[in-house]
Amino acid sequence: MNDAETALNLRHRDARHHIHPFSDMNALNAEGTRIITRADGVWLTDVEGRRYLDGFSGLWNVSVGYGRHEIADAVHTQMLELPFYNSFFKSSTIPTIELAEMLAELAPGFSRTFFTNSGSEANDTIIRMVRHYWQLRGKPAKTIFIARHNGYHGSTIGGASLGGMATMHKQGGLPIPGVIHVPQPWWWGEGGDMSPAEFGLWAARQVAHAIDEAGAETVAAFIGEPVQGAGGVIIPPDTYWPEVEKICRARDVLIISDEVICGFGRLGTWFGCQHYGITPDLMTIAKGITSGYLPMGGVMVSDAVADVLAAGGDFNHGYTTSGHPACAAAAIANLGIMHRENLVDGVRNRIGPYLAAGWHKLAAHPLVGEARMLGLIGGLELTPDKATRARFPKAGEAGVICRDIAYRAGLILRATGDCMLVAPPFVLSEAEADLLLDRTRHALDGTLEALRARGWI
Ligand code: PXG
Repeated sequence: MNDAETALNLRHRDARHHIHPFSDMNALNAEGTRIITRADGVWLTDVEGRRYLDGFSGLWNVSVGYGRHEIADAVHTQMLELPFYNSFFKSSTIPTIELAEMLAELAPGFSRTFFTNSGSEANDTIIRMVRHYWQLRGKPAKTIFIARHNGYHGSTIGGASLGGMATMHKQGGLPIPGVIHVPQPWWWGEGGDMSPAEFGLWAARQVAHAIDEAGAETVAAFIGEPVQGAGGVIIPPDTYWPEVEKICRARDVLIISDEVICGFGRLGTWFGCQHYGITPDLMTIAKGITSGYLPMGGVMVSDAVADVLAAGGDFNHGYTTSGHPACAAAAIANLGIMHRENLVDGVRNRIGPYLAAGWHKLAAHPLVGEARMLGLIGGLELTPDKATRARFPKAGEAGVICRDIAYRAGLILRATGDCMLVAPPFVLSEAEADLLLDRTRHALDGTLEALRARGWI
C-alpha cells in the first residue's frame, strides 16, 4: 500500500471501531481523522508524510517536546525493574516516593501529593477530599463548590460538574448538586464598558456574592484555573486573583488552583498561582507533569490541609494505578529535563517574550480584536469589528475556518469559539516561533478572505 492507501485503510478502521472524545462521530467519520505517526521536537508527521508545527503541545501538555530518549529510557528501565506495584495496603515504590519529594521541592508549603491518572480524576478526588476535610474540622455543612462559567475541570462527573461548560452540562445529568457557577474574568467578551482592572474586581466580587448568598457556613471551596485554557485562554485582569484570595480567606473558603494546564511552567513560573502571587490550599496537576509521555495526575495538598487529613484516619479513596511507578519515572525524567535545560526560565525570559512580541503584533490584523499571551499560552480573538468587540453572526465558524487553513499550512492551532489558541512546547526555537507567526498570519489572511466572501466583513 502506498501512503494514501494506508491512510484510507486506517481511517476506515478508525471510523468503524474508535469513538473519539468530544466528537460528532458521523461528521468525523465522513471527513476522516488526521493520523499522526511520529514526532520530534515541535514537529508532527502524519501518515501521509505531511509535517506540522505543533503550536499546541499535543493537548497543552508536551512541554519538553517530542522524541526525548531520556524519558523513554527511564520508563523502559523502570518497567523491567518493577512495571507495577500499588500504593495501597502499606506499600510504596521508589519512583513514586522520589516524584512526591520532587513536587514538594517545587511548591513550598505543599509537601504532600495524592496521585491519580488524570486531571479529571484529580478534581473528583478534590471534591471528596475537601468535603472530608471540612467534616474533620467539625463543619460538615461546608460542602458547596464555587466555580466559573466556561471553566474546564475535566470530563468525569465531578470534573465536568465543577467545569462550567454548558454543552457538557446538557449531557449526562450534570452538574451534580452543590456546585455554583459564577462569571468568568473574560474582559474582552464580557467586560462591557468597564476597564480591565475594574472588571477583574467585579468578577472577583461575584465570588463574594455567591458565597454570601449561599452562606459561608455551607461553602467548602472555590476552584479556578489561573488562566482558563479550554475556555479560550482567558487571562484574567491582574486585579482578579488577589481579590478572590482575599474574599475566600475572609470567609474561611478553601482555594483550589487547577494547574492542569498552567502548572509545570506554562506561565513562566512552576505553578500558575505563583505568577499571580496567590497561595491556594490545593492544586490539581496533570498534563505537563509527564509532558504527556505517560498519563499521570494528582492533588498537591497544602501542609495545613494535609495535617488535618493525616490526623483524620482513613481517606477511603484511590485508584489502582495511583502513583504508578513507570508514570512516576516518566515524570521524574521530564522534570529533570526541565531543570537541566532551564525550560521554565526560558518560557519567562527567552522564548515566551520572543513569541509574545510577534503575537501582539497580530493585533494589527483587521480580523483580530485582541492578541493576548502570558508565558507560552496565547489567544487571538477574531471579530468583525474591533472597536465594538462584535461577534460574528454565527459563533465558532470563523475559528474553524482559521484553524483549518492553519492545518493546511502545516500549523496546529486550536479554536475555542472564535478565539485562536496557541500553547507550543517550551523547546520552540526562535526560527520556529517566526514560522508559527507567519503561518498564523497566513491563516488570518485566508480567514479574512473567506469571511469577506460570505459578507460577514
Ligand atoms: N483541569 C484543566 C484545567 C484541564 O485543562 C482537566 C482538568 C482534565 O484533565 P484530564 O487529564 O482528565 O483530561 C483539564 C484537561 C481542550 C482540552 O480541548 C483541554 C483539556 C482536555 C482535553 C481537551 O482544550 N484539559
